[in-house]
Amino acid sequence: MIDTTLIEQSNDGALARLKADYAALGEHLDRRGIDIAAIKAKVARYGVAVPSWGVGTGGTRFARFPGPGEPRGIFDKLDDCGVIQQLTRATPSVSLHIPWDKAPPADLSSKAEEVGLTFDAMNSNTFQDQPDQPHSYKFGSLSHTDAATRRQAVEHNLECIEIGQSIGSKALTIWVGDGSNFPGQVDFTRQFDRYLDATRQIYAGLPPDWRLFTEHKMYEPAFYSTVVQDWGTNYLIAKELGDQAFCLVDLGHHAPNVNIEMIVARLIRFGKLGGFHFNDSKYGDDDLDTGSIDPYRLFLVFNELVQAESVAGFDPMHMLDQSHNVTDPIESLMGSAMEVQRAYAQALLVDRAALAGFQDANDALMATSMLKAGFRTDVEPILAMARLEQGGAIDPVQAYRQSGYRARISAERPAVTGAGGGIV
Ligand SMILES: [Mn+2]
Repeated sequence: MIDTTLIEQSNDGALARLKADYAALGEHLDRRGIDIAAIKAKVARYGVAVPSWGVGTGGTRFARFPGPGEPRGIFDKLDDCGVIQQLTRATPSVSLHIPWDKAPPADLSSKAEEVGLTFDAMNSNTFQDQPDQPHSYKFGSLSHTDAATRRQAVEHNLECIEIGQSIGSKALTIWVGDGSNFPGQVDFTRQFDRYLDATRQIYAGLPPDWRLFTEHKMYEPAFYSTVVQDWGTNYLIAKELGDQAFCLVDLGHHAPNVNIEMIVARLIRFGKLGGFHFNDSKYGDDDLDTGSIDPYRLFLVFNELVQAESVAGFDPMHMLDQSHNVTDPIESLMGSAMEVQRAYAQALLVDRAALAGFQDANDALMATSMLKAGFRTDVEPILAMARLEQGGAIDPVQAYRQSGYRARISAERPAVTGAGGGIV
């Protein structure tokens, strides 16, 4: 973790400027009838979970170029996640991936407590073969033609629930790579029926206070067809399984130009929006930093979420899901957490009564202007002040760089070599 006096020193240099910017923004928002303190309070309460796998350097299908100080295992990952939370105060929880993060639950819990984190949704992995598993997932997992392979995948998911229960998690996210690479390779209907049957067995093992999230993805690793390829199939699954089943929306899992915010609105309307994996993309499932390519789309998603805040029982889980190839993963995750917070704050600024009025009057120009007014507002002073008041850094990246954390862990953690491909 980072010495708090270093954070204070970093903040001291930026405090006068922040106070002036915050006061000026407060005055500006006041003229628009918005109470800056109320927005700041909501932003301060907002958190997005960090994926444990995000703190290691990612890779492409071609290569992986490890950075200095790569985490050696889950306990190093929790240290890095703790630093992200310490500086941003926007990432209070971590999402684990089993078996990558498998460790004695008591040790996971005590380490998380030590670094000030809790556990978000559990993630199962039936898209890779593990060294000691009897059945291969080469031709699928939950939808495999072989019953014993499906059973193995079901049991793995039940184990994820069991581990999650002992560390305070309340949700399981399932993503499978099942699909096909050639027309005719699979029978779409029989494959989906096998998937549903297996997923029902997982659902049956869900504790009463847990939620099950299924994640759709258009393609990859299967390139002709994918079992859970879009939000329509995902909705059917959640509907078939029951009240504890919901759809998880990963922003990168759609075709380019798909109207994701509208998908979000539809899932909200029918009570099946479970949560998000935030990231950004230009072409496919690029897993780029959230808000790095299309911050307006991120804002439009949050516009739907803020619009739905008053819906009874509406409580989607928010998580980052990214792969960092050319940046320090800690810096990317801090930046992305702040981008998510920024989109939330901007969406909170939208005058919803005025927007509804313009919509009903078919005044397209003024309606869209209401959204733009929120998006154009520089809310950075609100985010920075919320961080400062919670003990975080006004400028997390600057404080992180000044702390020398990466150099310190690089000395402790052995350098990783090897240039294999794969996103892990
Ligand atoms: Mn995802």
